[in-house]
Amino acid sequence: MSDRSPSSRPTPPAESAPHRAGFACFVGRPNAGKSTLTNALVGTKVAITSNRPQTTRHTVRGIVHRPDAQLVLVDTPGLHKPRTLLGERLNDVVRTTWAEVDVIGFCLPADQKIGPGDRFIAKELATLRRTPKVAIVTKTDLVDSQALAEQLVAVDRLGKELGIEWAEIVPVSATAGTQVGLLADLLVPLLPEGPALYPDGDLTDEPEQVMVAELIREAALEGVRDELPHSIAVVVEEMLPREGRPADRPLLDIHANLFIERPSQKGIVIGPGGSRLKEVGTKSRKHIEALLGTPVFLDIHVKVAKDWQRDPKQLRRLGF
Ligand SMILES: Nc1nc2c(ncn2[C@@H]2O[C@H](COP(=O)(O)OP(=O)(O)OP(=O)(O)O)[C@@H](O)[C@H]2O)c(=O)[nH]1
Ligand SMILES: [Mg+2]
Repeated sequence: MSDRSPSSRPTPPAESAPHRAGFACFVGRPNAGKSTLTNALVGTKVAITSNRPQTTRHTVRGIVHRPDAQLVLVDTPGLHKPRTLLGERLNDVVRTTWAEVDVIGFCLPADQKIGPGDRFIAKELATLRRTPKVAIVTKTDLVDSQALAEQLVAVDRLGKELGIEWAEIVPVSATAGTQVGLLADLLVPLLPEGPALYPDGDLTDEPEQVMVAELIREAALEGVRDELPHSIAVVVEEMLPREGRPADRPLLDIHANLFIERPSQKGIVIGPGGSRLKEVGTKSRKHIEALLGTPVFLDIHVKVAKDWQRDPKQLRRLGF
């Protein structure tokens, strides 16, 4: 299905290639580097990332604009064996997304042996016969060329074993920026022909309120240990321009609730004398101001939503 010309021939003039537009979805186990790759392709932070598994909790669309194509990247939560109702919901989201996209990018970290988690996903991908699948070996900066070569062979073998025909196998490093452009070049020909789906310049279709909540959650994830990352949820309750400000010195008031699951977690999030919460506020405010292009007054309240990951009513309230 590829319309790429062989590399020996000069690239045809742009007007001869049809414009393409469509959706590519990155899947992979938690922590595989899906969100980091999405951000690298879009060229800006549309999805939060962290070194904790299960950072992404809903699908985030990042939009890549090119003269020849519009590539909409759908970043999904990492697919995993669910232990909570939240986990089940996240997996449902991922599977629904698979059915809707034009191409799937299966992310496998270069620095980790293909394991049961990857196989679990690959087996499911094998059942989606029609959708082209690209295997993406991520985090190549973490391994030497020998280890990378072995991983590429292992990915090829995994495909053969499960009857998946990879449209491409691409090694990339999102943090070093290696082969990120090439990946876009390889995904575009797999999209259907058609006009752009989103207005020029839009980088995501995430509502601002959600982006802001995610930036706060990202800052809160930093430095907390053990199970706490999974317990944190953030909801922005209100975003309002401060009244009575001069036009050249606006201020946006943002009120957010940071939920945890148990009263005992409150102290960890707030820190001695409120130091941790203050840090979370300072860090996320910088990102929020960059995102919105306006000075911000950020007010974060820590609240307990008892066992929200397992409670359907609470999940609904928190937007899942
Ligand atoms: N060295 C290196 N680290 C990377 C690269 N890509 C991602 N990481 C790191 O890997 C960790 C996980 O990255 P994410 O992008 O949050 O992973 P994810 O697949 O979106 O994870 P979930 O949302 O939890 O499913 C973060 O600490 C990233 O900084 C890369 O190319 N090189
Ligand atoms: Mg993610």
